[in-house]
Amino acid sequence: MTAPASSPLLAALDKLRVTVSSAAFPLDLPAAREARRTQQSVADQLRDYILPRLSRLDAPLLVVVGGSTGAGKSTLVNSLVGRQVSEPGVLRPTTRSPVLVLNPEDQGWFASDRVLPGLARTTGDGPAGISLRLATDTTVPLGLALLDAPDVDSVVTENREMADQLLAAADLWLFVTSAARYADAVPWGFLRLAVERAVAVAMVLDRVAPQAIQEISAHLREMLTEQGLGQAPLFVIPEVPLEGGLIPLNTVMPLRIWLGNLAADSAARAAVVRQTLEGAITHLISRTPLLVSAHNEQLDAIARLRAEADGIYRAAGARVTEGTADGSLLRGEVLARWQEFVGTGELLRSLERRIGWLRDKLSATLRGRPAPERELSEAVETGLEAMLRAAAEQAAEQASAAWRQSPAGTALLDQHGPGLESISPGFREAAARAIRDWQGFVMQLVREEGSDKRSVARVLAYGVNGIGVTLMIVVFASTAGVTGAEFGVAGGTAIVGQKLLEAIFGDQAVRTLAARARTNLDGRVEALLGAELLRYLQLLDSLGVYPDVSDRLQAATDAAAQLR
Ligand SMILES: Nc1nc2c(ncn2[C@@H]2O[C@H](COP(=O)(O)OP(=O)(O)O)[C@@H](O)[C@H]2O)c(=O)[nH]1
Ligand SMILES: [Mg+2]
Repeated sequence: MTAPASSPLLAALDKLRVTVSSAAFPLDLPAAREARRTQQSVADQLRDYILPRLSRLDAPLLVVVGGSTGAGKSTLVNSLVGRQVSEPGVLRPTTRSPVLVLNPEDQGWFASDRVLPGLARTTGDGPAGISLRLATDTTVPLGLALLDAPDVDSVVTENREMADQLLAAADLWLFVTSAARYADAVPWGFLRLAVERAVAVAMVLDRVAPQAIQEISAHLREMLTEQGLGQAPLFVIPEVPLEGGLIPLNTVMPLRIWLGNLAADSAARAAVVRQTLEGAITHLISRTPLLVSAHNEQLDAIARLRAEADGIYRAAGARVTEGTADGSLLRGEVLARWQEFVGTGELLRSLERRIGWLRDKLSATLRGRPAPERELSEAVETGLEAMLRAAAEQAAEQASAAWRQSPAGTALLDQHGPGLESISPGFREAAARAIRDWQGFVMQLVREEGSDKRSVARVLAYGVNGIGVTLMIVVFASTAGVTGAEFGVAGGTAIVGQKLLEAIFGDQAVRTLAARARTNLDGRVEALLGAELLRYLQLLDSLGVYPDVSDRLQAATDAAAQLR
């Protein structure tokens, strides 16, 4: 019954192992806790039992002796061997190394880390820390090893966990219970697990007063049948005085013979291995849907959080785009500086009547003035920056508030620490830089357009900076209803600039210039807010939940199920 070390099933299960370990359930969602536990136990089950067993089907049968404290496990193991290989408990719940008792010729199978790779091996009394202590004895039949596991109900957590791990690595559970304890809840919890995984189980009812054997063993058999373990062999060992700490040989003889026969009969051994291995693989495969759905739950939550933050920052960007086009910026300081720049309110009032005259008036106004466009330009910068900052502040507040609506989002924000509910520390500087760069871009546009033969003289007359800043004003009012009687202040203000630019460059060129200036501004706004949004997205990315894992889990499971 040698399995090729690279059987397709082995490869498929190894792939499943890798895939399972690549799943992540970092958000505390309803299914996460169970999924993390399942992920761990699937990984353990593969590493500690399925993969090593499948890679060497001919390895000796690992019989793990489990049960509750004081059931008599250590004494039983010693008695089967005929000497003290495992120290019986004097009711001290200290952490002890489990003892593996085996035939010296089988030692090679267990000395390597093929089985229970996480456990160090010792042969003496062992160093501090938990390790697997190997004890060899020729009375142990070849092809079968007995492992005296810690108590499944130990008060020491490490012992309980170790018992769990060892039972999960067993080909056969030799489950020991005593007359005093056979109805306890904890061992039955374990036995149900054995049924669920279809592990091969043999029961030992230990330490029964001879006169109670009939009654207790009948009752236990009933319980076993009820729990789906009616097929499990049951060995009843009466409580007799120990001889040198050991149960007399004839009392343990039936069990010893049964183990000996099992070891000697390679078909029977193979059947035990097959039952437990198939059970373990089936159980494993039955648990991946939980992982897949829990992983999808993580992905959904992440997508939701992403969409929330994304939507909020998109809306913020749209608000800025609108606010920089609908005349909102043409208020307060910007408006005052602009009016100062173009002359007086009188200029605006005369606009309707005297467009032709306007051009001359403007040119007269602008010539020889001490660069009032600088103050206007600064006002534009300040106004734009304030608008951007307000939008970014609001987006950060809204995004963090939206995330705080869910426990997962709250945990993420808490894990990140303070900061996300406000603009990033470098935002103001980045915004100021973006605005200055935009202004530079607009000046460059004007300069390029002004190099045209037709307009060069006029551009020189008004000055590139003055024209550039005028173009900005026009951009800020580009959707602000500037027709007919609908002149708002903003529209009215901007139309002066519009007329001026048209006089210099012509209508079509002004439309193109304004459109290019606007597109450039929108791009910069998007980049600025995008960088703010990125803080949220990076937090989600750092969770390490990858969209393809659900599908890969399903595919790996299907592949293993097919080869089973
Ligand atoms: N008289 C008698 N005492 C036993 C028997 N089995 C175990 N004991 C005692 O019960 C205590 C616990 O046994 P131990 O083998 O350490 O139980 P474990 O916790 O399941 O390993 C020890 O003091 C043993 O000497 C038995 O069959 N007969
Ligand atoms: Mg013990």
